[in-house]
Amino acid sequence: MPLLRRSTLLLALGTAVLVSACLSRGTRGVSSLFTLADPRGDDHGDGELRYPLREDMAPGSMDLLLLDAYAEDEGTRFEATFARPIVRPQAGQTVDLSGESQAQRARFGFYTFNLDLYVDTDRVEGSGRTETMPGRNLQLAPGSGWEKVVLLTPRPYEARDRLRALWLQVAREERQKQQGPLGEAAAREVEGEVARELTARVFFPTRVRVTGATVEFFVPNDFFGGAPRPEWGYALAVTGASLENKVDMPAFLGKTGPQGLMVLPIGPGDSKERFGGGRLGDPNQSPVVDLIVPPGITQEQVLGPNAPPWPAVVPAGPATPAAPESALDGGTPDAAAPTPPTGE
Ligand SMILES: [Ca+2]
Ligand SMILES: [Ca+2]
Repeated sequence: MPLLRRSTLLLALGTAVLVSACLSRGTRGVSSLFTLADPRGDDHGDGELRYPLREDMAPGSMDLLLLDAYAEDEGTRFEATFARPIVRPQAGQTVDLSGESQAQRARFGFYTFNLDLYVDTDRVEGSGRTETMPGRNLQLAPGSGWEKVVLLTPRPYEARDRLRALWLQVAREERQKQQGPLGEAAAREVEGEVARELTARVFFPTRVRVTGATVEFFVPNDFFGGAPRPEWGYALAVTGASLENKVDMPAFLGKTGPQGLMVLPIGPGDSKERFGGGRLGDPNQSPVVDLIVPPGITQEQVLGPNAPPWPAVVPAGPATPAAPESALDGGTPDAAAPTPPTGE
Protein backbone atom coordinates (compact mmCIF):
# COMPACT_ATOMS: atom_id res chain seq x y z
CA MET A 1 0.00 0.00 0.00
CA PRO A 2 2.78 2.54 0.74
CA LEU A 3 4.15 1.86 -2.74
CA LEU A 4 0.79 2.57 -4.28
CA ARG A 5 0.45 5.76 -2.28
CA ARG A 6 3.91 6.92 -3.25
CA SER A 7 3.26 6.40 -6.94
CA THR A 8 -0.03 8.25 -6.66
CA LEU A 9 1.73 11.15 -4.99
CA LEU A 10 4.38 11.25 -7.69
CA LEU A 11 1.67 11.24 -10.30
CA ALA A 12 -0.01 14.14 -8.54
CA LEU A 13 3.19 16.14 -8.39
CA GLY A 14 4.04 15.43 -12.00
CA THR A 15 0.75 16.62 -13.34
CA ALA A 16 0.30 19.71 -11.18
CA VAL A 17 2.64 21.58 -13.50
CA LEU A 18 0.70 20.52 -16.57
CA VAL A 19 -2.55 21.60 -14.99
CA SER A 20 -1.36 25.10 -14.23
CA ALA A 21 0.10 25.43 -17.73
CA CYS A 22 -3.20 24.92 -19.52
CA LEU A 23 -5.48 27.17 -17.55
CA SER A 24 -6.63 29.49 -20.30
CA ARG A 25 -9.02 27.26 -22.11
CA GLY A 26 -11.32 28.71 -24.69
CA THR A 27 -14.60 30.02 -23.30
CA ARG A 28 -17.48 31.85 -24.82
CA GLY A 29 -15.79 35.22 -24.92
CA VAL A 30 -16.59 36.08 -21.31
CA SER A 31 -14.02 37.30 -18.84
CA SER A 32 -12.39 34.92 -16.43
CA LEU A 33 -12.63 36.04 -12.81
CA PHE A 34 -10.23 33.49 -11.37
CA THR A 35 -9.16 29.85 -11.55
CA LEU A 36 -8.48 27.38 -8.77
CA ALA A 37 -6.32 24.42 -9.78
CA ASP A 38 -5.85 21.13 -7.99
CA PRO A 39 -3.42 18.27 -8.70
CA ARG A 40 -4.52 15.24 -10.66
CA GLY A 41 -4.46 11.90 -8.86
CA ASP A 42 -5.16 13.11 -5.30
CA ASP A 43 -8.75 11.86 -5.05
CA HIS A 44 -7.72 9.85 -2.01
CA GLY A 45 -8.69 12.05 0.95
CA ASP A 46 -5.97 11.65 3.59
CA GLY A 47 -3.99 9.41 1.24
CA GLU A 48 -5.76 6.20 2.28
CA LEU A 49 -9.36 6.82 1.20
CA ARG A 50 -10.66 4.36 -1.39
CA TYR A 51 -13.74 4.65 -3.58
CA PRO A 52 -16.80 2.54 -2.77
CA LEU A 53 -16.94 -0.81 -4.58
CA ARG A 54 -19.25 0.59 -7.25
CA GLU A 55 -18.84 0.67 -11.00
CA ASP A 56 -20.09 4.23 -11.20
CA MET A 57 -17.38 5.56 -8.87
CA ALA A 58 -14.14 4.73 -10.62
CA PRO A 59 -10.88 6.30 -9.43
CA GLY A 60 -10.60 9.74 -10.99
CA SER A 61 -14.34 10.37 -10.99
CA MET A 62 -14.12 12.74 -8.00
CA ASP A 63 -10.64 14.00 -8.79
CA LEU A 64 -11.07 17.74 -9.12
CA LEU A 65 -8.66 19.45 -11.50
CA LEU A 66 -9.99 22.98 -12.00
CA LEU A 67 -12.61 25.44 -10.94
CA ASP A 68 -12.95 28.36 -13.35
CA ALA A 69 -15.16 31.36 -12.61
CA TYR A 70 -16.49 33.48 -15.49
CA ALA A 71 -18.38 36.77 -15.26
CA GLU A 72 -21.72 36.79 -17.04
CA ASP A 73 -24.39 39.49 -17.20
CA GLU A 74 -26.30 38.66 -14.06
CA GLY A 75 -23.90 36.44 -12.21
CA THR A 76 -21.04 33.99 -12.32
CA ARG A 77 -20.68 30.79 -14.29
CA PHE A 78 -18.46 28.31 -12.49
CA GLU A 79 -16.94 25.40 -14.38
CA ALA A 80 -15.60 22.48 -12.36
CA THR A 81 -13.53 19.94 -14.26
CA PHE A 82 -12.80 16.42 -13.06
CA ALA A 83 -10.27 13.83 -14.23
CA ARG A 84 -12.95 11.59 -15.73
CA PRO A 85 -16.29 12.16 -17.48
CA ILE A 86 -19.14 12.76 -15.05
CA VAL A 87 -21.48 9.78 -14.67
CA ARG A 88 -25.05 10.61 -15.70
CA PRO A 89 -28.07 9.50 -13.67
CA GLN A 90 -29.79 6.52 -15.29
CA ALA A 91 -33.53 6.13 -15.81
CA GLY A 92 -33.19 2.35 -15.40
CA GLN A 93 -31.35 2.42 -12.06
CA THR A 94 -33.48 2.47 -8.94
CA VAL A 95 -32.08 4.24 -5.91
CA ASP A 96 -33.61 2.45 -2.95
CA LEU A 97 -36.76 0.63 -1.90
CA SER A 98 -38.91 3.58 -3.01
CA GLY A 99 -38.45 2.41 -6.61
CA GLU A 100 -37.47 5.90 -7.74
CA SER A 101 -34.77 5.99 -10.41
CA GLN A 102 -31.49 7.88 -10.31
CA ALA A 103 -32.78 10.12 -13.10
CA GLN A 104 -35.95 10.93 -11.18
CA ARG A 105 -34.14 11.72 -7.98
CA ALA A 106 -31.17 13.58 -9.49
CA ARG A 107 -32.55 15.91 -12.16
CA PHE A 108 -29.50 18.06 -12.82
CA GLY A 109 -27.36 15.64 -14.81
CA PHE A 110 -25.10 14.30 -12.05
CA TYR A 111 -25.59 12.27 -8.90
CA THR A 112 -22.31 10.90 -7.57
CA PHE A 113 -20.76 13.97 -5.92
CA ASN A 114 -21.27 17.20 -3.99
CA LEU A 115 -19.05 20.23 -4.49
CA ASP A 116 -18.79 22.71 -1.60
CA LEU A 117 -17.34 26.17 -2.22
CA TYR A 118 -16.81 28.14 1.00
CA VAL A 119 -16.15 31.81 0.33
CA ASP A 120 -14.40 34.14 2.77
CA THR A 121 -15.41 37.57 1.50
CA ASP A 122 -13.80 39.76 4.18
CA ARG A 123 -10.49 38.02 4.88
CA VAL A 124 -10.75 39.08 8.52
CA GLU A 125 -9.31 36.75 11.18
CA GLY A 126 -12.09 35.36 13.36
CA SER A 127 -14.91 36.59 11.10
CA GLY A 128 -17.35 34.18 9.47
CA ARG A 129 -18.17 30.55 10.13
CA THR A 130 -15.46 27.92 10.32
CA GLU A 131 -17.72 24.86 10.39
CA THR A 132 -18.36 23.09 7.09
CA MET A 133 -21.64 21.56 5.92
CA PRO A 134 -22.99 18.64 8.01
CA GLY A 135 -21.08 15.40 7.53
CA ARG A 136 -17.98 16.97 5.96
CA ASN A 137 -16.35 16.87 9.40
CA LEU A 138 -13.87 19.61 8.62
CA GLN A 139 -13.02 22.88 10.30
CA LEU A 140 -11.83 25.90 8.39
CA ALA A 141 -8.95 28.01 9.72
CA PRO A 142 -9.97 31.06 11.81
CA GLY A 143 -8.48 33.30 9.11
CA SER A 144 -10.67 31.61 6.49
CA GLY A 145 -14.16 31.73 8.03
CA TRP A 146 -16.84 31.82 5.35
CA GLU A 147 -19.53 34.41 4.80
CA LYS A 148 -21.03 32.53 1.82
CA VAL A 149 -21.13 28.95 0.64
CA VAL A 150 -22.18 27.54 -2.72
CA LEU A 151 -23.29 23.94 -2.43
CA LEU A 152 -23.56 22.07 -5.72
CA THR A 153 -25.48 18.91 -4.93
CA PRO A 154 -27.61 16.50 -6.99
CA ARG A 155 -30.78 17.33 -5.01
CA PRO A 156 -30.57 21.04 -4.25
CA TYR A 157 -34.15 21.57 -3.07
CA GLU A 158 -34.06 18.63 -0.68
CA ALA A 159 -30.61 19.62 0.59
CA ARG A 160 -31.85 23.15 1.28
CA ASP A 161 -34.85 21.79 3.20
CA ARG A 162 -32.63 19.57 5.30
CA LEU A 163 -30.16 22.31 6.07
CA ARG A 164 -33.00 24.64 7.05
CA ALA A 165 -34.41 21.97 9.39
CA LEU A 166 -31.00 21.51 10.97
CA TRP A 167 -30.34 25.21 11.45
CA LEU A 168 -33.86 25.68 12.79
CA GLN A 169 -33.33 22.99 15.39
CA VAL A 170 -30.08 24.59 16.54
CA ALA A 171 -31.61 28.08 16.60
CA ARG A 172 -34.65 26.92 18.58
CA GLU A 173 -32.47 25.20 21.14
CA GLU A 174 -30.33 28.30 21.53
CA ARG A 175 -33.35 30.56 21.94
CA GLN A 176 -34.91 28.21 24.47
CA LYS A 177 -31.71 28.23 26.49
CA GLN A 178 -31.89 32.01 26.61
CA GLN A 179 -35.59 32.56 27.29
CA GLY A 180 -37.26 29.24 28.06
CA PRO A 181 -40.22 27.78 26.18
CA LEU A 182 -41.05 29.57 22.92
CA GLY A 183 -44.52 30.94 22.18
CA GLU A 184 -45.83 30.99 18.62
CA ALA A 185 -44.63 34.52 17.93
CA ALA A 186 -41.11 33.76 19.13
CA ALA A 187 -41.05 30.50 17.19
CA ARG A 188 -42.08 32.36 14.02
CA GLU A 189 -39.39 34.92 14.67
CA VAL A 190 -36.75 32.18 14.90
CA GLU A 191 -38.05 30.64 11.66
CA GLY A 192 -37.79 34.00 9.92
CA GLU A 193 -34.24 34.53 11.13
CA VAL A 194 -33.14 31.08 9.95
CA ALA A 195 -34.79 31.57 6.54
CA ARG A 196 -33.01 34.91 6.08
CA GLU A 197 -29.69 33.48 7.20
CA LEU A 198 -30.00 30.54 4.83
CA THR A 199 -30.86 32.77 1.87
CA ALA A 200 -28.04 35.18 2.63
CA ARG A 201 -25.35 32.59 3.26
CA VAL A 202 -26.01 29.40 1.32
CA PHE A 203 -26.71 29.01 -2.39
CA PHE A 204 -27.79 25.74 -4.00
CA PRO A 205 -27.30 26.05 -7.78
CA THR A 206 -30.16 24.86 -9.98
CA ARG A 207 -28.86 26.18 -13.30
CA VAL A 208 -26.51 23.30 -13.95
CA ARG A 209 -25.10 21.73 -17.09
CA VAL A 210 -22.94 18.63 -17.35
CA THR A 211 -20.67 18.20 -20.39
CA GLY A 212 -18.11 15.40 -20.39
CA ALA A 213 -15.86 15.87 -17.37
CA THR A 214 -17.13 19.39 -16.65
CA VAL A 215 -20.08 20.64 -14.65
CA GLU A 216 -21.15 24.26 -15.07
CA PHE A 217 -23.28 26.02 -12.49
CA PHE A 218 -24.59 29.54 -12.23
CA VAL A 219 -24.60 31.77 -9.15
CA PRO A 220 -26.46 35.11 -9.42
CA ASN A 221 -24.68 38.31 -8.40
CA ASP A 222 -27.41 38.95 -5.83
CA PHE A 223 -25.94 36.19 -3.74
CA PHE A 224 -22.37 37.50 -3.56
CA GLY A 225 -23.44 41.15 -3.81
CA GLY A 226 -21.49 41.44 -7.08
CA ALA A 227 -19.00 39.26 -8.88
CA PRO A 228 -16.81 37.05 -6.68
CA ARG A 229 -13.35 38.56 -6.35
CA PRO A 230 -9.93 36.96 -6.73
CA GLU A 231 -8.90 38.66 -3.47
CA TRP A 232 -11.42 36.57 -1.51
CA GLY A 233 -10.62 33.22 0.07
CA TYR A 234 -12.03 30.01 -1.44
CA ALA A 235 -12.16 26.55 0.09
CA LEU A 236 -13.39 23.86 -2.28
CA ALA A 237 -14.14 20.24 -1.38
CA VAL A 238 -15.58 17.21 -3.20
CA THR A 239 -17.60 14.57 -1.35
CA GLY A 240 -19.47 11.52 -2.58
CA ALA A 241 -23.23 12.13 -2.75
CA SER A 242 -25.90 9.95 -1.23
CA LEU A 243 -29.25 9.90 -3.04
CA GLU A 244 -30.97 7.88 -0.37
CA ASN A 245 -33.72 9.47 1.65
CA LYS A 246 -32.80 7.99 4.98
CA VAL A 247 -31.87 10.56 7.58
CA ASP A 248 -29.54 9.48 10.33
CA MET A 249 -30.53 11.93 13.05
CA PRO A 250 -27.36 12.10 15.14
CA ALA A 251 -25.27 12.31 11.99
CA PHE A 252 -27.69 14.81 10.57
CA LEU A 253 -26.61 17.14 13.36
CA GLY A 254 -23.25 17.19 11.68
CA LYS A 255 -21.07 16.18 14.60
CA THR A 256 -21.56 12.62 15.74
CA GLY A 257 -21.67 10.71 12.48
CA PRO A 258 -20.65 10.75 8.87
CA GLN A 259 -24.03 10.74 7.09
CA GLY A 260 -24.59 14.48 7.17
CA LEU A 261 -26.10 16.47 4.34
CA MET A 262 -26.40 13.88 1.55
CA VAL A 263 -22.83 12.77 2.00
CA LEU A 264 -21.45 9.30 1.43
CA PRO A 265 -19.53 8.36 4.60
CA ILE A 266 -16.13 6.71 5.05
CA GLY A 267 -15.20 3.69 7.16
CA PRO A 268 -12.46 1.12 7.60
CA GLY A 269 -12.15 -1.68 5.03
CA ASP A 270 -14.04 -1.64 1.75
CA SER A 271 -17.75 -1.36 1.06
CA LYS A 272 -20.34 -0.73 -1.63
CA GLU A 273 -22.16 1.70 0.65
CA ARG A 274 -19.38 4.09 1.57
CA PHE A 275 -15.76 5.05 1.03
CA GLY A 276 -13.14 2.66 2.36
CA GLY A 277 -9.70 3.02 3.87
CA GLY A 278 -11.02 4.90 6.90
CA ARG A 279 -9.10 5.05 10.16
CA LEU A 280 -10.08 2.68 12.97
CA GLY A 281 -11.60 4.39 15.98
CA ASP A 282 -12.17 7.69 14.18
CA PRO A 283 -15.94 7.95 13.57
CA ASN A 284 -15.61 11.65 12.82
CA GLN A 285 -13.09 11.17 10.03
CA SER A 286 -13.84 13.48 7.13
CA PRO A 287 -15.20 11.68 4.04
CA VAL A 288 -13.92 14.45 1.74
CA VAL A 289 -12.34 12.89 -1.34
CA ASP A 290 -10.51 15.87 -2.79
CA LEU A 291 -10.01 19.46 -1.66
CA ILE A 292 -7.85 22.44 -2.50
CA VAL A 293 -5.15 23.82 -0.22
CA PRO A 294 -2.82 26.82 -0.39
CA PRO A 295 0.96 26.31 -0.50
CA GLY A 296 2.50 25.29 2.81
CA ILE A 297 -0.02 22.64 3.76
CA THR A 298 -1.20 19.42 2.11
CA GLN A 299 -4.60 17.89 1.54
CA GLU A 300 -3.36 14.77 3.33
CA GLN A 301 -2.57 16.83 6.43
CA VAL A 302 -5.95 18.62 6.41
CA LEU A 303 -7.78 15.28 6.13
CA GLY A 304 -5.41 13.33 8.37
CA PRO A 305 -5.54 12.55 12.10
CA ASN A 306 -5.00 15.58 14.37
CA ALA A 307 -5.65 17.72 11.35
CA PRO A 308 -4.75 21.39 11.31
CA PRO A 309 -7.71 23.62 10.38
CA TRP A 310 -8.22 24.09 6.66
CA PRO A 311 -7.00 27.38 5.15
CA ALA A 312 -8.71 28.87 2.09
CA VAL A 313 -6.95 29.66 -1.18
CA VAL A 314 -6.75 33.28 -2.35
CA PRO A 315 -6.39 33.34 -6.14
CA ALA A 316 -4.91 36.84 -6.10
CA GLY A 317 -2.90 36.25 -2.93
CA PRO A 318 0.76 37.23 -2.71
CA ALA A 319 3.13 34.77 -4.34
CA THR A 320 3.78 32.01 -1.82
CA PRO A 321 6.79 29.71 -1.71
CA ALA A 322 6.40 26.18 -3.02
CA ALA A 323 5.22 23.51 -0.61
CA PRO A 324 8.03 22.36 1.68
CA GLU A 325 9.77 19.03 1.09
CA SER A 326 7.89 17.55 4.03
CA ALA A 327 4.70 17.88 2.01
CA LEU A 328 5.90 14.92 -0.05
CA ASP A 329 5.28 12.67 2.92
CA GLY A 330 1.96 14.22 3.77
CA GLY A 331 0.12 10.90 3.64
CA THR A 332 2.12 9.31 6.45
CA PRO A 333 0.85 9.70 9.99
CA ASP A 334 4.17 10.94 11.39
CA ALA A 335 4.22 13.80 8.90
CA ALA A 336 0.86 15.09 10.03
CA ALA A 337 2.40 17.67 12.34
CA PRO A 338 0.52 20.83 11.44
CA THR A 339 2.28 23.34 9.28
CA PRO A 340 1.05 26.78 10.31
CA PRO A 341 -1.65 27.73 7.81
CA THR A 342 -0.60 30.75 5.81
CA GLY A 343 -4.15 32.09 5.69
CA GLU A 344 -3.12 35.01 3.49
CA1 LIG B 1 -7.46 16.67 -7.58
CA1 LIG C 1 -6.70 18.18 -3.91
